[in-house]
Amino acid sequence: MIYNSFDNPGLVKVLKFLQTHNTEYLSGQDLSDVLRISRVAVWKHIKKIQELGYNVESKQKLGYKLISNSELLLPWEITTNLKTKIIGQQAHYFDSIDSTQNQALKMADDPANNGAIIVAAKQTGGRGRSGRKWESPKGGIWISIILMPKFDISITTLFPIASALALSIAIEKIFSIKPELKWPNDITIKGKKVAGMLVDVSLESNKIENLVLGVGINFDVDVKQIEKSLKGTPNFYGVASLTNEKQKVRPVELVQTFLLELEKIYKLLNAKQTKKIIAEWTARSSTIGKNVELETTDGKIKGKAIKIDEDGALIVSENNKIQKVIAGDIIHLSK
Ligand code: BT5
Repeated sequence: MIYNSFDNPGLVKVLKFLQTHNTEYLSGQDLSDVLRISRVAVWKHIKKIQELGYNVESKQKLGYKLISNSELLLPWEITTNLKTKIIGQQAHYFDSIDSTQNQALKMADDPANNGAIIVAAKQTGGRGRSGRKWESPKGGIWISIILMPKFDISITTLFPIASALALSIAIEKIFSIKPELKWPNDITIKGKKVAGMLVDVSLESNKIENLVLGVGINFDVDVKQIEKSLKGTPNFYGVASLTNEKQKVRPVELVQTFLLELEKIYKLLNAKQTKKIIAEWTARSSTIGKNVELETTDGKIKGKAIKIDEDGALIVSENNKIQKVIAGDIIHLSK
């Protein structure tokens, strides 16, 4: 099943009417008259709306009443009242897909898709960095975002770090908890991974043509199940789920807040204002100040994490020798 933010206008019309009149029963005839669609069409749309997880009560002689909304990240749920200018204003939803990242990459060459997002309820071939596996069962938020940035290639390595900051701020706002940021792109709760970022960049003569940001969030997942299938994989250090925090939050609230925070940070990056981003990331980081072990393509580094540079690289002091690491996996040793 695939849904786009711009198709199914009839279904969305019926749904919006039910949502804005959810204190009363609406007869099929009334809906048909007000929305100017046939009674048969009204009935078909309501059936589909129910299949999509909306609880619509249907009472003889009275009509229909919306009792509760769907928890699926359907495109019209994301775009309704979304406060961004570009990011997420076009949304594509897949019930199941190999990887939202692969789908976004297929669409990224078309300038009309700037800001478009691809969402899936589950991924069968979700991927992390360097072709690693990303477990993506139902209950998580799996999103890829197509962007055509104005910033320089040098910012590319800072971008996923800045995106993790945006998501962390959104989680703080929605859940009133303070997750931590682990260099480079991870968000953690009590030292376990709750979200990760992935960036694929397409370059044309040293300029960024487009960029696809993949965001994986363990929103409401079975932690034990995921941990079981991940034991021994690279950079595995435990899995956390957001709704373990015992708060009832709709996933769409988190997605909308994240997209807005991401757009703010994206604007700062486009304007070359990286200082604020670096300061805010550092304030939330669990990496800076710790003794760390780093696995890089040039081998192992052991030392103290001092700070991140303007391009997001980690500065490590190893026996008083300063090392700059652009990419790698990190193990926190101690303070
Ligand atoms: C990442 O890679 O953290 C990037 C994750 C990006 C996933 C999103 S989902 C939407 C979009 N579509 C995709 O196909 N991907 C993106 P990395 O830092 O390399 O971490 C990978 C490692 O994290 C694996 O080797 C596992 O140990 C661990 N891992 C895999 N799935 C996990 C999960 N659901 N929760 C926590 N850890 C996980």
